[in-house]
Amino acid sequence: MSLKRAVADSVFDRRRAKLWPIVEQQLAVLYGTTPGFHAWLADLADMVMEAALARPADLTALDEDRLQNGAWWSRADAVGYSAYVDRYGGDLKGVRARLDHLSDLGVRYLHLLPLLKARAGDSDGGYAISDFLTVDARLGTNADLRDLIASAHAAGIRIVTDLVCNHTADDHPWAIAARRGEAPYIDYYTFKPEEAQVREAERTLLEVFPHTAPGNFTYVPERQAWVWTTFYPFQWDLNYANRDVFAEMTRVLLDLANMGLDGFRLDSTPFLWKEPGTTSRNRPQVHAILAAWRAILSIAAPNVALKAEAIERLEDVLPLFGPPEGPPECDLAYNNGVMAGLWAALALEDAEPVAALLGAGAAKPPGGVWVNYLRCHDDIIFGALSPYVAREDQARAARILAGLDPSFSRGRPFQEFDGVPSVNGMAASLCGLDEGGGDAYGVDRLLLLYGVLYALPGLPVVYMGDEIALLNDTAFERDPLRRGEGRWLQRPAMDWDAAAEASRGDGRAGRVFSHLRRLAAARASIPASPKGESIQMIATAPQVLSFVRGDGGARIQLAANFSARPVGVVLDVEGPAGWRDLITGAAGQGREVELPPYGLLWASEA
Ligand code: OTU
Repeated sequence: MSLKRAVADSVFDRRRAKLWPIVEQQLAVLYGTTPGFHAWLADLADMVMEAALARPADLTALDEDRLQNGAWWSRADAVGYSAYVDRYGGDLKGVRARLDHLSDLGVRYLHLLPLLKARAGDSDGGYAISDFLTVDARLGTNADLRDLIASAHAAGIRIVTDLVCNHTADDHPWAIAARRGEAPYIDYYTFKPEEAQVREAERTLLEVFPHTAPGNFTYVPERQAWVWTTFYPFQWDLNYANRDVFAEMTRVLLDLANMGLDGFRLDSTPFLWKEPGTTSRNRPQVHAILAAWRAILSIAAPNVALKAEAIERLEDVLPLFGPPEGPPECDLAYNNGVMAGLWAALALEDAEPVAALLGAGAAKPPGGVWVNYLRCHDDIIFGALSPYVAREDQARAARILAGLDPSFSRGRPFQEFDGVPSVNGMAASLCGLDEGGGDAYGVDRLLLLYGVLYALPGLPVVYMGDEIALLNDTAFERDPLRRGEGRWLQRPAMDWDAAAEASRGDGRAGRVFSHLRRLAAARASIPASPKGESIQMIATAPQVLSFVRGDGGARIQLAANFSARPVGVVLDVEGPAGWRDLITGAAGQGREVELPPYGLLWASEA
């Protein structure tokens, strides 16, 4: 045995001794009673060991760094960015050529939306995968992905992408084989041969796309049966009750991790486990899957982060970090309640629900990190604001933002859930901007929202184009493949001319871009102590969100006015020499300050 192998074995043995019992325990919950469970588990252990031994040296160095110096995703200066490969750079080579733009914004974490081989034709923006281990030819090759990762790492940027783990495309080889009735693939999915069974299951299920893809099953003529399809008919839900599906997807995770990806956005995490008579969302078994994956990665690729994507109520999202006393699950999770809450605050000029949500969200385990975001490639769904915002108020906010009731917003309605529309639109458009200029406070609203986002504990993630106030893109209306899907409104191509202007600080785009640069710098100055994590809410006027972060002389106070009227706030952070605004550098004396309409302040002791 070579020395390298012997060293690797001993490192691996230590991690395995500590973490494999977690894997065993979690998988016993799911599959413990299936025949030959222990032999299956032994094979899984071999697979994990092989992946650990196959891990390239540059990646084991990152693993060491993560274990010695803590998680890269929780560093104080981390700023994130989310983009489609094609919309941002044309292809992976193009993204690599545009890393400077990200460095300029202080980005340390780049989330690339689905980039693996997608279904031909409509693929739900890449969320219908035909091959989990091959980059989509339209975006480049696996070698291009490796090159991008290497360049990004050299620039201090980590690369995260989607792992669409809940379903495959209907033209994935497993689905093709299942359609033919071939074992073992027929059991990789859930088929219901009787229409009555479908009706019975539908009784307790909800719908994700009630308008564009109603129902949760799709008839497959070759099988004379219905296959489970929570999302679009061409997205076949994987059957995790089958342990072979778990093993296959674990191999995918490990292989992608060894390609150098630093983390995965686990798409549709709440849906991974189906259980008759329930909504088949957020079942306890989902947590066993996630805890097992986290432990497996911590053995074979500890650098790699898992990010939960669950557009659910806070009480269903919080457990995705793992139980306080139990094994960790996801390292990061989308803070969708705060996201929707910030938009509702803008629409209703009421920041109190956001304050309440922030307080409740602080109950996460210490290792868990919130992904704070304003926009993404999906619609804004307000239902997750229950019980913090009454349904009538959710509907009122949504109608304002969707442009159904007169307002500043240039958003559009997408679907409707219990009388509450969901809303499409780019952040700048939702703030009131348009080609002709738009609402006079449009830019201020955008600066305000991002100002709050960067002040929150967690990882702020900028959605591509927001940094230059990119507007709604209506081109999809003329494309037969995309016309029926309103979410394309917020998936524009990057405007590199505008970005060049913005980086010179010119115009509207320049105002936003410079603001984000200043926020990144100000954010990096917030001490990274555990105390910097906690925030104390300061009660002022209902339209103001204010909190203090940090302690001692390093405290900062955020004050953000969500209304078009000036409002007085009282500062808690004044030192002997007064206070200083970390964003603009402006200094002041006296504890009473007036915030202009949509005014924002990050005050620290001068
Ligand atoms: C995700 O979103 C993706 O973000 C979408 O772009 C995909 O269409 C979808 O999965 C299917 O792959 O319904 O409105 O609780 O709500 O997974 C967004 C989580 C979605 C789901 C979420 C889903």
